[in-house]
Amino acid sequence: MAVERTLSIIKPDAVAKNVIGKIYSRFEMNGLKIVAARMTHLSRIEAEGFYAVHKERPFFKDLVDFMISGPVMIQVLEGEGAIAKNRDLMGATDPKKAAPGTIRADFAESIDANAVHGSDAPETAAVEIAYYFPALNIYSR
Ligand code: RTP
Ligand code: MG
Repeated sequence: MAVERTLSIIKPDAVAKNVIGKIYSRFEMNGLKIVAARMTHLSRIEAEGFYAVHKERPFFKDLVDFMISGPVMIQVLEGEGAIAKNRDLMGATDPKKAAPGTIRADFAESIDANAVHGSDAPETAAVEIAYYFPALNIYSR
């Protein structure tokens, strides 16, 4: 399987719960390397731009309001099959449906406050990584 990069965001609920390190451990224990990272408090404009694909969806305003409710930790993960592997580690969008042992099952409260974001395909990963990190701030070796 090819080495890929994916964009991960630890959302405001998980940052507030002080579980950044626990989530990072899961990435590291599963062969995902953190090759860029940045803590920030997103502006409304930044969050709306990031989630532009969802702008016609009924949950768009709640999603943006939540993503700007506190600081987030944003990282690029690199590894074999990183996009799917990260999605597996995250679990289903709704934590009530997430498999036991996944990040959302263990740390998330609700479909809005669901602890983590992860890119869902190579094309979205490329766009999302470029949205937050210039190439020169990604340290893959
Ligand atoms: P993410 O983009 O955050 O990694 O999550 P995802 O792929 O599992 O879910 P997606 O369909 O891309 O939706 C993005 C985020 O919007 C919120 N959402 N709310 N109320 C709802 O029906 C609903 N559906 C989605 C979730 O917080 C989801 O993570
Ligand atoms: Mg998504």
